[in-house]
Amino acid sequence: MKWQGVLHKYFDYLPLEDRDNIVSLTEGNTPLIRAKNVEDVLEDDLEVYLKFEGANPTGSFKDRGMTVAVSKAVENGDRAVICASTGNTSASAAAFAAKSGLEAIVLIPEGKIAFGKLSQAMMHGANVIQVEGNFDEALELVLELSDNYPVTLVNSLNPNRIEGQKTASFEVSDFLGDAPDYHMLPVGNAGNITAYWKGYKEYYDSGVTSKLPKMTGFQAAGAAPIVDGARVENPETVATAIRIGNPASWEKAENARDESGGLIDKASDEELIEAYKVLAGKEGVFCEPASAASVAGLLKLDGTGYFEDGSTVTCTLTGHGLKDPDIAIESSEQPETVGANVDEVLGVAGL
Ligand code: AN7
Repeated sequence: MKWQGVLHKYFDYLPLEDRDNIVSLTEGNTPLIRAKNVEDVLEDDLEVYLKFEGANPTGSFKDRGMTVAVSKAVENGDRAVICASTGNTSASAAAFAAKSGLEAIVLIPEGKIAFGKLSQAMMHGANVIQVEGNFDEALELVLELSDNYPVTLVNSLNPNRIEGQKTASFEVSDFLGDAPDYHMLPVGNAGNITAYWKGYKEYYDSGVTSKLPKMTGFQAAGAAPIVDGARVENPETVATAIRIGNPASWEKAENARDESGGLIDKASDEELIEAYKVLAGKEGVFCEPASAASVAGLLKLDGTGYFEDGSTVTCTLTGHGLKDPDIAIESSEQPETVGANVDEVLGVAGL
């Protein structure tokens, strides 16, 4: 059957009442890419896959949850949605709201979201409000507003978001023929690790898969409240998507970690950028810096005894590299400029 988005594909696992209410951009069905060149540099003997969520319609995994949250809002007769965002949630909410005819209000930390994401929210016609504060403060504001005014919260505290996002784990298992042994992903507000774990458990409980992966999350070192065991008042990292000091799904992430026998650790900005460059330069996959946390974690845990040889490891790459061209250009070698003649081009082309 032609791919029609995650709600059509996994309708029986999702909370919508009526297919007529589906608002979809044909999200999901993203590539699961075998990462042979990463495998080759590892000490451990692993089969590594990249779940490239940058291939979703707005360029991040958020579309999976947003199709369910916005479809549900339509089903409930809501008029407006609201979110706080480090960028990708606002881009996705704005796009799905545009498609559905709902109004979207998005609160973003001023100056701290990647330009690609800001351009999306603006182009899709959201009411974009920049807050003089960080994501955590913006989230507190939208919680208060959605409690007191006729506007529906579409952050991952809305359970419909988690429901939609769990479909990524279904796709991984459908593709591999079983669940992987380890699933690695970045952790910010911790909704996604919660969603994947829910999805893996549902497939296991339905008998579709025969095992459960060890859930392995990575935070940015400057924004690692779960790892450090305390709220971070002023989170800082190059990976603005996960610049979050007080994750909404903190306990659920700890449950996913503990129930699965996995771990949540942190990677420095240098380690994130290194993994980001390895992915782009050796695998041909361009993700955003926060997304590279999954592979930074893989590189960090390689050779430590955490992975059992012969295992399958899936790393989620949550968003597209084009979201944040500034970081890409800053962290790359700068191009040479030459005159428009063959001799000068030959001088630098290395032929
Ligand atoms: C690329 O858009 O929180 O642990 O407001 O954009 O589920 O929060 C984004 C989070 C990882 C972390 N990778 O996921 C937002 C927002 C990318 C992201 C995360 C985000 P969660």
